Amino acid sequence: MTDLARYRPDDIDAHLDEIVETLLTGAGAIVIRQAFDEATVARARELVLRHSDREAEKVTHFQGANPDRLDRQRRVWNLLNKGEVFETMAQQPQVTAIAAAFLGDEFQMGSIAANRLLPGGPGQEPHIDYPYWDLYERSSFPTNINSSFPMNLQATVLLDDFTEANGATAFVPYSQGDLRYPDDQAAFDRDAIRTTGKAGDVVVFNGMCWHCAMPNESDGDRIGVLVEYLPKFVRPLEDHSVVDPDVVARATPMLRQLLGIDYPYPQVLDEADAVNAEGRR
Ligand SMILES: O=C(O)CCC(=O)C(=O)O
Repeated sequence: MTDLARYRPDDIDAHLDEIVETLLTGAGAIVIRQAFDEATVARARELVLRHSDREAEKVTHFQGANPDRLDRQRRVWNLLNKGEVFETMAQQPQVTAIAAAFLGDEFQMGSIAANRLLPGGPGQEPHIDYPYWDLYERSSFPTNINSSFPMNLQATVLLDDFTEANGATAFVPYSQGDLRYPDDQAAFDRDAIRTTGKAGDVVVFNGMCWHCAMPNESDGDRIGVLVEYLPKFVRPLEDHSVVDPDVVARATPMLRQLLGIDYPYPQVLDEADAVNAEGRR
């Protein structure tokens, strides 16, 4: 069974080419060990718990949860508005170095959200990630869409140890190759490995790979922060215009890039139309 390559943060730079190749044509995922320290993980975890307790009634169906057990699986969206620690998470230097090499150095962030599985949480159906997540509607995608270049990079920050018992993500190595929606549960069950790891680790993977959260059969929570990175030309999944003005005001150049703040398109390019648009403001 394929095990994922695991790197210490300090080793990432020296292995960037190898990691990009692994993501594009190899197993499709790597693990960065201990990318975040205990205090950072604890702060993020406390905030996710607080927001998912308060917002329990707003829990949304997400990718295959069983409606009867929905309250055991909680999503907290738009984490940039939930605490400064998530600004740090979005910009983790080794993850952003990988994203730049994989997606192009003007990559942006599509979403930053948490997935909390409470004890009894049902897990998800196998899926692939935005912008491929509705690839079962094949006719809505460009002809000959394929895996030769990436339009997604996912980083899952483990806020708990991920174990087989508590629902560590199931992941099918090499499944990005023939880019398609995972409609074959038997093949998934046969080929999936579990992305186990310690709190503070980050699993970095190509979102074209088949994967899903698994049932939490333990008696504790299992929380991951899911950061989605996209090339500059793919629209984000979450609407960053609702990000708090204070967060924007203190944003580093990298955070501004992630939020697409200085990205110039779309823009009015015809001079006359630009004058008219100005007049309308
Ligand atoms: O939480 C997990 O283990 C995976 C979550 C995921 O793949 C998703 O929500 O898209």
